[in-house]
Amino acid sequence: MPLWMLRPARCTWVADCGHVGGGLGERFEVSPPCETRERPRAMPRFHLSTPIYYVNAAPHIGHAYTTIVADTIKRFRRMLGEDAYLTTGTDEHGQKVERSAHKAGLDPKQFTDRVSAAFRREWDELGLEVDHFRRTSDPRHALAVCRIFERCLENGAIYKDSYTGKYHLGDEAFVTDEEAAQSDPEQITTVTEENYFFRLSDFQQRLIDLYESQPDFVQPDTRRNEVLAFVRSGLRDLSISRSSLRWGIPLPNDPEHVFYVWFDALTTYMSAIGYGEEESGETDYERLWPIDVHLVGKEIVRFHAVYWPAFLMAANLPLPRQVWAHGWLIFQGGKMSKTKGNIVRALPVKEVVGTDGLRYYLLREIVFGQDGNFSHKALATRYNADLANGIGNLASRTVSMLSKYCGGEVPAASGGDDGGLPALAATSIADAVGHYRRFAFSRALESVWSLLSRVDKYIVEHRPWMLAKSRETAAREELEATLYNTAEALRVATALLAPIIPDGAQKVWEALGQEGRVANVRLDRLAWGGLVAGTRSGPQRAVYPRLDVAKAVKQMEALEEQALAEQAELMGRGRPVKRIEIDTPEIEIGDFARVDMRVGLVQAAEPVRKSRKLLQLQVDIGEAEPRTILAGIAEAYAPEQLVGRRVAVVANLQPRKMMGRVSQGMVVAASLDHGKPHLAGFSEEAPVGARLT
Ligand code: ME8
Repeated sequence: MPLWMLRPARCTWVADCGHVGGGLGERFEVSPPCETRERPRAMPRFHLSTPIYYVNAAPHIGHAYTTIVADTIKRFRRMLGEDAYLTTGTDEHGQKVERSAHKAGLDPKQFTDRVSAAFRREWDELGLEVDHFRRTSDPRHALAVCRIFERCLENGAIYKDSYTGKYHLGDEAFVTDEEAAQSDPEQITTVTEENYFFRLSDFQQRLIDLYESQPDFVQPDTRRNEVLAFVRSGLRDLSISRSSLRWGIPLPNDPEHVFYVWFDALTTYMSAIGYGEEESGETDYERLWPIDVHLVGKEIVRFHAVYWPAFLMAANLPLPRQVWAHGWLIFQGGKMSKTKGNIVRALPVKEVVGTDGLRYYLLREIVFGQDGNFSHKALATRYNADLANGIGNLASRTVSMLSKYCGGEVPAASGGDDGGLPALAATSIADAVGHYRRFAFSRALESVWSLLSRVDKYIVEHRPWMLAKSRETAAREELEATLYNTAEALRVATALLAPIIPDGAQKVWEALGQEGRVANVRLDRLAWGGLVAGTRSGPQRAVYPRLDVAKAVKQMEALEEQALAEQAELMGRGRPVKRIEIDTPEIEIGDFARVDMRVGLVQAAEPVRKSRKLLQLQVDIGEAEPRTILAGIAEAYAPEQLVGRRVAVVANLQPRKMMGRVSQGMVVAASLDHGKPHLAGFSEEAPVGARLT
């Protein structure tokens, strides 16, 4: 029998251990190992990062998503007894940020100070436990970037050359012709520059070897396959400097150039923990590098899983252990983006449902790794179902029954039907811990909920309120067993939920009379039976007050508007930013004059066979004959709604063949993110054929 099995159930030395009662020496029985955290003694360490976010816009819920997940992982690893650290920061150099600063009428330093502080505040307000926050504008960061560059240079991985290529302004990256053809033409520009190049092509085989020898280096598998295919298709050398830009870190050997943002940004993961500063004293670098996980959104997996390891290989530095790329939060039909304006902020949501409500929804509703919709209504509904009516309600019922039937003390379970709860709890613990390890958060929650639902049933089956009325000993014993088993199952579930809903878990923990922090429980030692008979339960309070869904949604939306105005202030505009940013290049009046737009009157409209989208219109624009115009508006308008309506028609557009018919112009419609079209019209009776100027 292992030694721990002969220890007293009561923990004798951990100051904030939850084990109370059962005096020393009284309970030398077979008991699980102490579940609470041990004194820090050569603990294994775990280090993870989020991306460092661009400061060209204020934080939104997409940024919060990654950071909340990272915080959850960190809390979970701590509950495995590991010394876990979270690194994040802000990405402040480059053209995009320079342009945003300019728009705000600030110099880049002032602008980035402001927005970076907002990110920091956001993580504090959301209760996220960040250990290292590094800004790329921090001079200590520049030391690290220069150090890695110099190592790459010494090892022959860098050369200078002239380069002409297609450059994507939004992504701040050179792109292939194929990628340029698939991008928004406004974002693509041709750039010729003398640049420093990184010999990425030399690293193709070493990268493939890495992915093959460490199959979980890139996760999930879909992303791994993508990365592998990209690398197998051949790698081109990478330009890593810009001479046309000032807002960046100058190259140590050629200060006319500044570093390309990604070479600069990726190095933050090391500069944040002191790489480059070792000479000025002890840093965390030795202890925390290599990092265990880079958590990123799927759109930046290539930078992390291809470029970054190649830079490190060239610099002869240890590689990260894993890059984990998650999916996107989708809102109003698209990935949230600053340019599209379909953005939700985290703080207004937190105001209404608390940080736990937000965290729970994001981790329960969205399968981690996949894209998932964000909806205020779904969030409020989920909160009510699982938190208010679920664990919150079970906690208050349990405490109230303990108080009513057992004088506020946990009774002993001396037999009686346990409803299979101990076995189910053991399964839930093993499953949930396994799922957490694999970042399958929604499945971890399902495992806990299978235990909680069983407890609900168990209470109904045993009807403690009826047992309490009986004076028979057997009934009393059954009542006590029922309450013990219920409270113990709740204790186990609460500990398992602590990484995701830390605030509520702590409250339930206290309601069950447990001392110390639930965050100090060791999940790898969590086992049935840790609840000690005689423990006094805590006060009964509503952990998650129930919401009126409609009202909560309205509240969140109103707060969102307010947050938008505040953030506009933050971005230096002093007035609410529109949700849409117009970033198309300016044109001259002559360019506009080339488009001949006329007032048209719809005379007839009919569906186009086999087309869901098209309607065929006959539109009078004042010529001898009406024009036949095909418009992609069938999903928004019925033909009969259109007859007699005045529309704006582009009259000098080349005729275009669609579905075997020829369209002799275009009607003008507005749509948001390719959503429902709204025909442009006239509130007055504009004369047919009049030109729009
Ligand atoms: O890419 N859904 O910064 P960024 C889920 N500075 N996650 C989202 C999201 C959404 N709709 N929107 C943003 C950059 N994210 C670079 C990174 S790292 C060395 C440099 C999260 O401000 C997600 O983690 O555009 C995504 O990868 C990151 O924010 C992008 O943040």
